[in-house]
Amino acid sequence: MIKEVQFLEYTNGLLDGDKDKCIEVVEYLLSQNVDIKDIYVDLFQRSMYHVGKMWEQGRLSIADEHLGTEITKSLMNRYAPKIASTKKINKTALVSCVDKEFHEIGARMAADVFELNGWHTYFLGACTPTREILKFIDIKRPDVVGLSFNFYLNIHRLYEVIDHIRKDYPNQQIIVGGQALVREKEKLLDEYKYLKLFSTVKELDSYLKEESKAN
Ligand code: B12
Repeated sequence: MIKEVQFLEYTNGLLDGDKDKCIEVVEYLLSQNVDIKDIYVDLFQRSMYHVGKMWEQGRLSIADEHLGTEITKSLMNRYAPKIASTKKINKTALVSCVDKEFHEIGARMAADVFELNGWHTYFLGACTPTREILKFIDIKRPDVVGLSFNFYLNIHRLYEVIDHIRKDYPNQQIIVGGQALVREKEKLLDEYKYLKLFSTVKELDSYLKEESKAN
């Protein structure tokens, strides 16, 4: 559980470009056995949403927002060895942003949560062209493909990649996450009944745990 005071301390550090302060807060939380998924969602995600709000209101510059992004990414890299050391099971996931989707932190978190559940992951990052995702599926044949979609205007790219995957690999399991889903959820679930949609990586984590119990 992350207290409001810790969130504020961390977010002030992020807004000030004070990476050491951010590290201090995360180290403290880890020393208190706070789960890394809570740190991802209730600290990193929440603080970046706050950055987005301030930027939207013209209270932060683009440079400030870039700084917040880079500090968040560097913290994720810092704790990556913890995540990679999880004992692996024989399952693979490919996680990628759809084409022209620059927002990559959420997708990276999803890949990390697969890893924390023992999966081997291929994380392709931002802006992966549809044909490249298809080629990669052909070579690696992952058990699950996870797509990230955050900027609403990329909606046709999301439909495009899902349609191509289903045409070429009819049994491929596909999951989708990202905040632009809010506006498209009903339609997606209606038209693509086999899709699984996730609002946060905590939901993904619960789903993976349920699935592993069931199998
Ligand atoms: C940083 C940032 C950027 C950076 C991204 C850098 C990078 N390397 O990632 C840059 C500067 C490139 C950028 C560009 C733009 N951005 Co921007 N950006 C943000 C900001 C501030 C933070 C994004 C972030 O990292 N959030 C934290 C992560 C952890 O949250 P998340 O992405 O939601 O991920 C969680 C869930 O969604 C889910 N999830 C996400 N993906 C997946 C995938 C799977 C498989 C699963 C299971 C789960 C999952 O799990 C994650 C963890 O719980 C947001 C504000 C916000 N509200 O997020 C705006 C925001 C996303 N951006 C926005 C906009 C409009 C833009 C631009 C159009 C701005 C412009 N005019 O150029 C461009 C679009 C570029 C493009 N084509 O993608 C809007 C999007 C509105 C919308 N929904 O359509 C937002 C919401 C800002 C705002 N309030 O208006 N941006």
